Amino acid sequence: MKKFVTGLAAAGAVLLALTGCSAAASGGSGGDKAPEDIIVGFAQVGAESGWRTANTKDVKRAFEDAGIELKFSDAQQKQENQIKAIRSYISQGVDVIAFSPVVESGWDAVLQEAKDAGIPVILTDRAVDSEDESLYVTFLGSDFVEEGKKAGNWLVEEYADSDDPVKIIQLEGTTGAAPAIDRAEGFAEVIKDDSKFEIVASQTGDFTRAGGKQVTEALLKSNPDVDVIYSHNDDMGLGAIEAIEEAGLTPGEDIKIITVDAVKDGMTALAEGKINFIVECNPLLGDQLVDLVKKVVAGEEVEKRVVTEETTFTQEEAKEVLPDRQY
Ligand code: GYE
Repeated sequence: MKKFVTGLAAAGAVLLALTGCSAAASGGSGGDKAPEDIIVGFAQVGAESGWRTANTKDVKRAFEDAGIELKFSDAQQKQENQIKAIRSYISQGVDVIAFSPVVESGWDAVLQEAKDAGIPVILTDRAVDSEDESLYVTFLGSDFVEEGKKAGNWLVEEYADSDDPVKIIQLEGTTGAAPAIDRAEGFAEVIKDDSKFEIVASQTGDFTRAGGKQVTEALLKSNPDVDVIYSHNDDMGLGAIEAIEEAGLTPGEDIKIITVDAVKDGMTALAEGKINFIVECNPLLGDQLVDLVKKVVAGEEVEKRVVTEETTFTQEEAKEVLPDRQY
């Protein structure tokens, strides 16, 4: 079988050469490689949330299923660790580098190094703010602004019949991270038209449960009359629930909670009435990433932006889908 595949691949290479469409010209590095000859370096953000754990598991599973070697590193939410990992993948001469940038800024130098080495880079999950789009081949991930808008839209609906002020605490994700910036932006855009909505405090909980709990504890003291917590992910929302309960209040009733992700623990809290609404962010990017890697290595054109499809969940919907939830 392997011989046959290699033969086919060789024929493909001849065809590519004949048509003048070389892998190098379109950013690929191999052109005619069989899956087992492809090596991908993946620089993950860390293990900060349920979302991230599900994402890591799915990426590893997908590459294993595809028979493609995956070198994996965990940056523990530190940009410098990710840069080190990417440099190491460059010096090892991997075929493709994929990474989920902790923050948006500060990638141009290392991306240029990858480009100079002829190694295509695929952004997964989070974006960079580099103006030179030739520094990466494609960006696979969610539309975080849209997610923020969905959260805002629910809130607007929920309070449609009331003129009373609605005081909101926002639990931000990692400062400078695309999902933190964009989820704040989308939400603000929707609620700005009605002056009864006011974000009374907004602080980062770094996308972790402990961070969400700590920030909520402090902010509840300075804003005891808060109505709503908008959390940029489930984990921080789950931390907020603990803080609210410890303060003798009922999450979901005394304080309404909106989160983003829809991982199992978040969905469980939603079904139990402790969270009021969750905007889904899909972590299962593995198969799409494998597909993109194969295309890039084969020198095929890929879309510059691949957006994942997502939905939202109410408490009733959470009860329905929870038994089959995979992550
Ligand atoms: O929402 C959060 C995680 O980048 C989309 O990172 C991802 C976010 C996700 O820590 O839980």
